[in-house]
Amino acid sequence: MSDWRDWELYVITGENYHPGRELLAVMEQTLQGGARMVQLRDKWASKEELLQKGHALRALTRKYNVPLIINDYVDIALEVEADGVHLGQEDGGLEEARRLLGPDRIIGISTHKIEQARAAERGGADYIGVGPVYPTGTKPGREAVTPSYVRQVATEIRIPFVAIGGITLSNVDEVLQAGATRVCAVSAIVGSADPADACRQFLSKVQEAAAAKAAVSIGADARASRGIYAAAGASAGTGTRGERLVKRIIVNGLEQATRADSLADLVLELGQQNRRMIAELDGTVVDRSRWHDTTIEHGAVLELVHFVGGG
Ligand code: TZP
Ligand code: MG
Repeated sequence: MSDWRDWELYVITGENYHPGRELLAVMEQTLQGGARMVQLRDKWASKEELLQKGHALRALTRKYNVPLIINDYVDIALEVEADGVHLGQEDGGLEEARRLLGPDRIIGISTHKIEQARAAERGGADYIGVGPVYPTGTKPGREAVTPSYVRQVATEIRIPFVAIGGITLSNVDEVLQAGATRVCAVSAIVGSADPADACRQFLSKVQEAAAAKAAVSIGADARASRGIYAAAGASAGTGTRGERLVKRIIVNGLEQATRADSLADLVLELGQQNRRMIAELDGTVVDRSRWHDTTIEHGAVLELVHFVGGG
């Protein structure tokens, strides 16, 4: 399995959305379309049925080198050798789940408000679900958290998060705009007539948004003529186990993602290393001689000002 944190599209099973079509056939289509995380979620199945579906999905997801997560049941996750579990707020037991699953299996926690996100991060969750972003028939009666909660999590939380709930191809842009870099859907994918195509379309939107953030408009003619390069404000994070994760920062008022550790790395990443520039980090001008040992933290706010002409 490649690094599971690289996932952009997470698909959860929802058999009620595809009557007459086999679970495995539908899920294989999602994998062919680019699903990079799969969760078995079935609130109606017996544990015996879940075990049988879990084993079958384990074999399928292995073929595609994609992590399998089991909703609700740590024992089933262990039994089918899944990569992890996903637990809701009402399930509790993050500590107990970690004890049973060990440090290497993935634990995801659903969150609906920032206090829950903070608690999950503190408690050692590997990722959080953020939702339902919009009202959804898959979790009827749940109040929508709206894209503003996505924005709050994107700004503050450093472990990976996935936006979920009522997300469709028509509203996903708004969710990405709010700072999500990973999305999850049930009905819009497995309920689609062509789940592989739905996945491809979701993925291309997620990737377009990521590319747009990366391509900060440094060098754009209009800005160049004013001598100002707005780079961004990103916020990056370091994973709970010390790995380097993407930070999100703000550069010249625009949000973007970076893996740069230092200001010098960031300028390099932006392709601006050969320009004459002044960098202001969190309100303080940083002399160029210190760019190498100036750390870029998640949430940093940076202004890059480019000199034009002989100035
Ligand atoms: N957790 C939060 S919302 C949700 C879950 C499992 C349901 C997502 O389903 P859909 O059909 O994509 O709205
Ligand atoms: Mg649950």
